[in-house]
Amino acid sequence: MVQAGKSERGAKTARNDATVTAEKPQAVAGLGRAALLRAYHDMVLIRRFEERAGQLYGMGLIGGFCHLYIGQEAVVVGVQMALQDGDQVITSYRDHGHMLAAGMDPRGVMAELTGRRDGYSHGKGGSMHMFSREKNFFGGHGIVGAQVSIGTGLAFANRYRGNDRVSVTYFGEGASSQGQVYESFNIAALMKLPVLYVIENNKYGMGTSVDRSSASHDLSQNGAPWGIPGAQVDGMDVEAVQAAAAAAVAHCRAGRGPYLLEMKTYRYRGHSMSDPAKYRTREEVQKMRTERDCIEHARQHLLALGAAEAELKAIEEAVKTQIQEAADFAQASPEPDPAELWTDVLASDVAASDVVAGA
Ligand SMILES: Cc1ncc(C[n+]2csc(CCOP(=O)(O)OP(=O)(O)O)c2C)c(N)n1
Repeated sequence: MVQAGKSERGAKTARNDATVTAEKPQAVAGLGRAALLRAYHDMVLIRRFEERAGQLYGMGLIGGFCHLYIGQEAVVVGVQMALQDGDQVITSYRDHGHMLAAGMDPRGVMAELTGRRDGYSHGKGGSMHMFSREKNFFGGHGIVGAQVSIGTGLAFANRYRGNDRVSVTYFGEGASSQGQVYESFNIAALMKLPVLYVIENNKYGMGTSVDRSSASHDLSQNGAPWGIPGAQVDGMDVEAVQAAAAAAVAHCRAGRGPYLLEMKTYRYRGHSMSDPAKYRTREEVQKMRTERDCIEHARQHLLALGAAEAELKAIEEAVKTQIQEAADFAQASPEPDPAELWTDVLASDVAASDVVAGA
């Protein structure tokens, strides 16, 4: 089992109490200044992107569902730092951060959110349905838990093709009690598939606390009956995430089968933009924001490592410009042509009209 931090912490099984305990950061070797600066940049990029997406939604420029990732940035950024080119990523509908961490262009992601032609799905997918073969990002899935079996299938394909790629399959603690998750665990363990399962435990599935949805209190051990090793990780500490992910990915890549990481994290915003958030107190959210924020945590560590305030400011300014460009690009991009309704519907070249006509 990977020890993502000091073992004393593991002694107290981390029950997701309704009252949030502001856990102390774990001691890890650390990324070093240059890599931590990169992580800082990537987390700030996701945070600012999501804030702007929230604004555009409020202005009526984004239709449909929109699930923001604010608060959870350290998870995707830390895991991504442990991956190699060619590794695949798949996740749920709370996916903008995963796309940006995978290297997808913020302009294309924002244009998809606004339903425009230059979006990753040509404006036809929206927030929950974006993909990039180039960056090995396989979505963006609106059906809770669906990506777990697909991500396991990606790992099967890697095994079948004899490559050394790892499939990183993210899902929430709400999804973690689903039947298909355990079917996936079984086949992954049986066939020793190279899949890293990452449970993003942000404590709530819509308005339901994990205490009310899961009889398991240490989700990292949910694969134990199949012999899948697991670890709980402080998901608010990008360095702890990277360290745990690096060990887990090495396990998968070495042909030793799947691995399960439970990231203890928190979302600051509602489940989606239409969440009245009556299931938790403002104080609970505020406590996490002020005491456990992943960006602030990295910032403090960077300053302790000798980074200059000006250096961090320069990163923040560059991100601000990039997000402004993405928002401008998204609004300037044209609406999809109505003829697009007939494209990308089927995988083959056969025109949809021919299929309808029985051709
Ligand atoms: C099969 C299915 N059941 C129910 C829903 C409705 N639903 C959407 S999100 C969600 C909560 C999932 O929570 P979690 O897996 O913890 O992910 P989070 O939203 O916290 O990222 C539910 C029940 C759905 N989309 N799909």
